[in-house]
Amino acid sequence: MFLTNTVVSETCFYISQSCCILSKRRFRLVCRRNLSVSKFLACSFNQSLLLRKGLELDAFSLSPRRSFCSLNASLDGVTESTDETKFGFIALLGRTNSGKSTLLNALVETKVAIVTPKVQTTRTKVVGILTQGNSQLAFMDTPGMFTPKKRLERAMIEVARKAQYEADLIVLVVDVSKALRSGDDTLDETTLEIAKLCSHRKTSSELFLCLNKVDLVSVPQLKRVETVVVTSFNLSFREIFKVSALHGQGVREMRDALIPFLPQGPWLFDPDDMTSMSMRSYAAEITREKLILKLKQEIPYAIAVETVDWKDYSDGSIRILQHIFVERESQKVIIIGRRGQNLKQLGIETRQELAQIFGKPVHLFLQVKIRKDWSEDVEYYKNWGLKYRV
Ligand SMILES: Nc1nc2c(ncn2[C@@H]2O[C@H](COP(=O)(O)OP(=O)(O)O)[C@@H](O)[C@H]2O)c(=O)[nH]1
Ligand SMILES: [Mg+2]
Repeated sequence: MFLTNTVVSETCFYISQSCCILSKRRFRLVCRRNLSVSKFLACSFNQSLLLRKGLELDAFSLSPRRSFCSLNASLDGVTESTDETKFGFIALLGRTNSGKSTLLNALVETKVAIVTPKVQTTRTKVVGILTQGNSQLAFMDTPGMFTPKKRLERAMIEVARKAQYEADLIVLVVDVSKALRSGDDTLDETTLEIAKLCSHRKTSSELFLCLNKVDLVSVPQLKRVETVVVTSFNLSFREIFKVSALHGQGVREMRDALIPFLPQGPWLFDPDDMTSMSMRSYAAEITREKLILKLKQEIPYAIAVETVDWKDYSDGSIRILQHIFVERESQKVIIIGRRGQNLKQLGIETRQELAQIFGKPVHLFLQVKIRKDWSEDVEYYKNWGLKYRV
């Protein structure tokens, strides 16, 4: 199966909040914060394990403490992976447009995250999963770092800020073609900000540097950037990778080099899973990507896409209804286009890509709606695993 429908987008959020500690042969779940186990399970990888074992989720909606004890007992022997398996969350952090989403897709060899040349394309955390040999790597693509102004922007930054606490390994992604300010050998401010953030991290997660877009600079220029980045960051990197995420150069080497640093433990995802995102959210993201690529200037930041209906037909096809939310009538007019031409074209392109991804015919219906304050709507933040009050 390409995508899992049962594991919702908040998976990592809850896993990180609950902290999974492993003893030799069984899970020991330790509640760091006051989180109910049923909530944790409903959103976590264990759902499929428990259901397979015929256990009811409701059985654990007692007090958190008791629940964890009974859960621990029930989970005895449930884990399918062995003592030799490794698992780790790897956060990809960096300024917006440094190539994190492209890198994620290259690392997991599947399009998991949407990519456009425009900044702020990634709005929430996207987890791409790769299972290789006895190791499972869960890469967390994050919204890029920039100075936030609006609520949504603050929520996006919060995702990236939090990811470093959730991760076992952190990879700082730097665009070597833009890392230095023109004319001198100093780093651009956003990159420096991120470095500061990493240096203040309270976790012991290992730190790696990924110099991306090496295809855009000469060898001497790359050397210069590396020297400046390493000296200005004042951070000790376990390893430095030089990659071109776009062309796949150095990606496999980077992946292989990360594996020895993964903690031992059972896999949190099914080996067939590629992402923790639901198919509904994923389909909405594909539509948003096509929209961003078509629209100019400010409009991409004023749109949101939600899948509002999804039906699997007996003939194997899927019917998907999506709403595209805009803030103003003028934006709606642009998206729809003359005699609906733009919307029609958008529908064709998105449908083709979705059909290819899901390997099934797709009937896609797009409706444009004006919702002036969608970016202030708490439901939107909930749906996408974003924090509302930041
Ligand atoms: N030339 C080149 N372009 C890249 C590379 N990696 C990413 N890009 C481009 O940089 C832009 C931003 O990439 P994206 O992955 O969305 O960056 P993000 O904002 O950090 O997630 C896109 O147009 C990518 O095609 C690379 O290695 N080389
Ligand atoms: Mg991105």
